[in-house]
Amino acid sequence: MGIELYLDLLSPPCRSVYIFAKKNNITFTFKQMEVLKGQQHSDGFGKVNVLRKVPALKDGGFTLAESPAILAYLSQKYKTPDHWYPLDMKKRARVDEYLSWQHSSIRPSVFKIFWLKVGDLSIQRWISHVL
Ligand SMILES: N[C@@H](CCC(=O)N[C@@H](CS)C(=O)NCC(=O)O)C(=O)O
Repeated sequence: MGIELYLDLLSPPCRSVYIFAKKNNITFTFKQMEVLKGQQHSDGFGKVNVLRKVPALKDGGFTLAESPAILAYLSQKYKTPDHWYPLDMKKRARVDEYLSWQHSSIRPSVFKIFWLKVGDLSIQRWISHVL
């Protein structure tokens, strides 16, 4: 049984997992999620990720959340070229350092801009349906 990736490509963490898998020719089943439709709150998805966030990975009976953890798992499972997640302890620590940093720096501000834009578009779409 291959791996399943639960992704909504509107989400930057999902895109990082998707691009990584594609660039490394990792075969996976794409489980399309639509966060704006609230699909992450379904009971089925709750069994994959109790936190009800995407991305999420399912590998047989094993499930995993959090994009940095998923990226590291994929890298180790599929033995991707060393430059992605180097075996050298200090080089790998640099990658981990960046992945930790981006959560508290880039992501929160980009996240706000993104939701303002997407939220605005959704409201416009909703209004055009109502009118
Ligand atoms: N730290 C997580 C962030 C996951 C996350 O916040 N995902 C968002 C989409 S970008 C989500 O699923 N939101 C749904 C919700 O909060 O209901 C990661 O890197 O994977």
